[in-house]
Amino acid sequence: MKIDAFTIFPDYLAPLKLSLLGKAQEKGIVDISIHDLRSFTSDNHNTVDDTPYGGGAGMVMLPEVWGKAIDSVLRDDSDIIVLTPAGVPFTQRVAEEFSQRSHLIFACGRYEGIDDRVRQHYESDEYKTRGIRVHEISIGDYVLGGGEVATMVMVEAITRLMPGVLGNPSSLSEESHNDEGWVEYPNFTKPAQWRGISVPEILLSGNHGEIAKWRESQAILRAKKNR
Ligand code: 6GU
Repeated sequence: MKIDAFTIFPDYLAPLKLSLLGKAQEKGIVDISIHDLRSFTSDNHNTVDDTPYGGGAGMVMLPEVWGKAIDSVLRDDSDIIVLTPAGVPFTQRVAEEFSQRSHLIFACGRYEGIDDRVRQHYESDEYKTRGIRVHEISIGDYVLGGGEVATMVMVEAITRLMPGVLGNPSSLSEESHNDEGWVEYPNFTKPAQWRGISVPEILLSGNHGEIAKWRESQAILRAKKNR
């Protein structure tokens, strides 16, 4: 999978090179490129934004800068992901779908967002027939300063689903959110007693059938309490 991320703060996305993702890049499973949006400006001040038509607070990112940036990497079959608190909620289902795609372009908006004509342009039939899709995505119901952190959240959730990224892929099959509304049961390890609290007896029994039943009931209790 190829990932291109565009931002006015490239250093902010540097963690994408670390840890699991760094390994996945060494193995050739994903190839992540981080681009400075300002390199697609054409004025002396490297302007990326201007005041909104119709008035109001804040600044809006210029469509031509984003158009040049996206055109520089666009292919047939690209998914353009525009990060915005006004987007479709990002869920495990959405992560699963994106994990099957070949090219993700992350457009990190700052200020009051990106001129909406960028979305409209890449949603036109010309691009649709090339298999290009635009997605406005939000990672939750709160407002961040920009799309950079949201991009990191999405890239981590998406790439860990790809074959070869995780050391132990079987950990994928039992985790929270695999099924709608399912959260994982509580886990315990050594010692069997810690600060006066015992590990539940059933987990020491070796009875796998009963353990599975107990875990399911605990997962349901946890979901009721937390969600
Ligand atoms: Cl994707 N961007 C921003 N700026 N804020 C958000 C968000 C995205 N998702 C939730 N809040």
